[in-house]
Amino acid sequence: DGGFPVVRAEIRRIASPDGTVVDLPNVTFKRPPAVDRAACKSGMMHIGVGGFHRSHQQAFMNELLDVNFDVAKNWCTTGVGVMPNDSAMRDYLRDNDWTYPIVARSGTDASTMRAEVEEVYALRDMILAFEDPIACIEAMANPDVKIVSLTITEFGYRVPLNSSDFKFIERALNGEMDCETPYPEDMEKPSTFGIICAAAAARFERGQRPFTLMSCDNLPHNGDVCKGRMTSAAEELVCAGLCSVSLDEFVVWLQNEVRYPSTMVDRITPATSWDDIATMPDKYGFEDKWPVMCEPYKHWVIEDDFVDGARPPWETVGATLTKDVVSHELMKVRLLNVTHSAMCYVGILAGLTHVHEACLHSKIRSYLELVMLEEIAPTLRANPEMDKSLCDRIPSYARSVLERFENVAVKDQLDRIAMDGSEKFRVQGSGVIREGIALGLPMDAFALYVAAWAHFVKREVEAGVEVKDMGAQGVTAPFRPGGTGLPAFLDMVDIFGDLAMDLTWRQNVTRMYDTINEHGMEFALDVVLGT
Ligand code: CS2
Repeated sequence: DGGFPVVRAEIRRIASPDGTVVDLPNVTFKRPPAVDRAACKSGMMHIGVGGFHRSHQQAFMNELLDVNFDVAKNWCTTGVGVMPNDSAMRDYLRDNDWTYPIVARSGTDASTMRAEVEEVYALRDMILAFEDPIACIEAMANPDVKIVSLTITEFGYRVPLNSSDFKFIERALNGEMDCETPYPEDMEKPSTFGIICAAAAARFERGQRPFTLMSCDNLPHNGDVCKGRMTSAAEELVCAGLCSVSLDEFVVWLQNEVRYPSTMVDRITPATSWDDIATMPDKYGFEDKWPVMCEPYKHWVIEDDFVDGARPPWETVGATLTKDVVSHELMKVRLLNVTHSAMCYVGILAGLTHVHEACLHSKIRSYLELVMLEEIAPTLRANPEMDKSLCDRIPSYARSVLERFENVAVKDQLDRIAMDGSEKFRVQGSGVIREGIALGLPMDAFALYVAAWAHFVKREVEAGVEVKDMGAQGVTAPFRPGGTGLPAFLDMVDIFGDLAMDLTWRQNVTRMYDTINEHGMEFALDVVLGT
């Protein structure tokens, strides 16, 4: 078990010169119970151990360990890294005995700043899929693992399978995972869905029960998206002609036996900054190399659809288990994530850095209310998938989201939210515009969002700054030499779909774009607000 400690470690508290450890007045520590960590098993594997997974799903599991150790000990997590920089996270966690602190912050000024520090011990270990793909696939094929969960960003669901993935899946289906024939040396790094599909194939071939595949990313119908990816992976294999066994039964098994619950996940988790780490001893009385910084609020709604009903009793620690997640997903993704995206480009162009600054800026604040209440809310109310009883809660939900955005202590960054703008727009924002237009709404606030986004990309390209977007090549091309600017931007059918052909929509965005260009963001906000 590679040095797995029997008794969990204490946060490295800093003692005062006389040797006593005193909590700072505005900091509370959630002290862990003394438990036998050696009894913990991995019932789950999670791909994408970043800040959000550590602040959210791990926090729920940690609470479950505290209140019901005998049950929770079978549901600890083995993390999986698929990206090259995941090795830094693995090293940090390993050096920390697989524990880490969550620092949940709130308050509006120095006198009201509060922090709750919680040390998390629900992670057991972490495997890097690119270092040892077979070990990773075998760990996932272990029948003790009942759930494989994902936080791989919206874009992660579109990464195509590569030749290594096909090879692993084929060998797993043929029962040859551990055969003597070496794998070719120049193999590509396996992808997320390649690893999962190979592990599922190994379980299928060995006659074992499947795992549940649970997405925790912010895309509506995330369970269906996973199911689509898994079944199409198997179909891709057939088309590639790479598999010597019949895939029909495997595909039916993936469709009918594997479960793909949808989830709605929520906790604002900014990237940890160097400043956070450097000021930790002074502000919070302890030190750590990679704490998770987030807001106190957390929420999780999970579709109760697991293979053989096997899952941790998350409902005992505040999660909602339900048959209908879609309403919750739509409401959260639209009123929080889409509003966030609209805010970030407008805020950055207004010269701001943090979410709370944008939220407390009077014109941007009114703009956000317009986005949420006049343009998003009607699409939710009219959406046939929405549970009508939730619709009554839209105004209070919108208010609570804005209050969370105002949290000065959480110091969320606008440029964090600006990342991967193209995929976020495609899977989160574009549906609102389409539905809004169909309802006859002007959608001016959304036109400003897209105009500000285009300006932002243009500005970064001109300044020679990298645009952090998995689709950067596409979105920056219109603003590079030879590009035609906004028209080419709005032409991108893979992002805008049929909106690329909607003349009124295009004129609307162009008008906002020109207004920003000629008169600046403050004036453009006045235009949209009619002030
Ligand atoms: C943000 C999210 O990056 C983004 O798009 O909107 O990370 C957001 O902070 C979380 O979804 C909150 O739950």
